[in-house]
Amino acid sequence: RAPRTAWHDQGVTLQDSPFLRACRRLPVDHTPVWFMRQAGRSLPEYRRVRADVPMLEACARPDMITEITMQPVRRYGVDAAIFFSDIVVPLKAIGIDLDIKPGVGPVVAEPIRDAGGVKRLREIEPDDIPFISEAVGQLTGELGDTPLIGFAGAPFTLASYLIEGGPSKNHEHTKALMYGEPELWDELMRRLASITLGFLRTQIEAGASAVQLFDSWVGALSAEDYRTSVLPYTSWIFGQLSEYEVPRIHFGVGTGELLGLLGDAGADVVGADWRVPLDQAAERIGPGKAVQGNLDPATLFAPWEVVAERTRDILARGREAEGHVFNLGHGVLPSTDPDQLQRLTEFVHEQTAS
Ligand code: 1CP
Repeated sequence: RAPRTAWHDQGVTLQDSPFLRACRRLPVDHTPVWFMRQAGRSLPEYRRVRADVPMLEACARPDMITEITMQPVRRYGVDAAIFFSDIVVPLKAIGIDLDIKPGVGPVVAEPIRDAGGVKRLREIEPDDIPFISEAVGQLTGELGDTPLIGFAGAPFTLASYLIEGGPSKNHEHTKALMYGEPELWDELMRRLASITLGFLRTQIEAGASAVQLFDSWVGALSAEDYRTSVLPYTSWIFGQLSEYEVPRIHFGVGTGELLGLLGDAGADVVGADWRVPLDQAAERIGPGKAVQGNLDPATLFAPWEVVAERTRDILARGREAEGHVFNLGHGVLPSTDPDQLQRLTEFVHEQTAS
């Protein structure tokens, strides 16, 4: 079970947890904290569980999903769990031939670059991913008052993996299709938006109490390209999700120039990486939104005094925002010392306790 903490003992319900309150821009008794990629290779207990199990197999086994999702909650006492899965899991579930290669990431056997390829992207049905609902169900039981964040990859980031065939630095094939074949791009993005929505709905309906839409690589686009070629599809997703009462978080890397538009897409919380000071990020995102972030994950390799100093600065800037969820500016790096994350979690709680 999740560690019992002061606010659990006070009988505060899940909906009153600091994480959900901060997402809703309500006062909190401490700033909530969780870490992107808090589950994963930085934890010895994760490496043990995963030793002989390929990533995509682990993502299809409810017992394993539950165990791995719980690991950082138990160890750090973070304010939210993030569902253990991957952004390519729904694509695999609808029959796209892909794998997650150790040390590389998602690799797609036949990259999608024409109309025939796009047609292979069918809608996702709950029956395609029974293991997701089952794991979410197990987790909400184990987590008690600690919220579970469901997630999905956003259409642009998924499109990049599908079109490039794997991780990409320049996204050149993706941009070639986006600029050169706008109608095919539209069809591709519509289909991906529907898959993303289906994946998020399944998690929410099974009990996830917030969702994060990762558009990790959208920072590769100019604001104008984002507005015309990405924003319509992400806003559609957030619009469809508004029927649920769960907070919606939106995040991408290198999005300093896009923060206002990421807010316009309709999320309740916008995550920023470390390149923009958090108070400026909040200003760019605009009123009516909470912010999430934004310690550089590489800072955790510096002496503790540096981590403490930068964290204090982020917390001070976060007070300028209407709500602040503390996080890193991107995922935990695999060689991070878990003790640093433990200390950081405690430090954020201590510094902000009212
Ligand atoms: O063998 C392993 O341990 C594989 C490493 C790994 C892990 C632990 C991958 C491969 N995915 C995951 C889990 C994962 N992926 C989670 C849940 C864990 C948690 O957050 O605690 C989440 C939220 C993701 C989401 C994800 N996958 C994103 C968006 C978040 C981000 O970091 O920007 C992206 C871009 C991916 C693709 C992916 N999957 C795996 C890797 C190494 C990558 C990135 C590859 C690249 O650089 O393009």
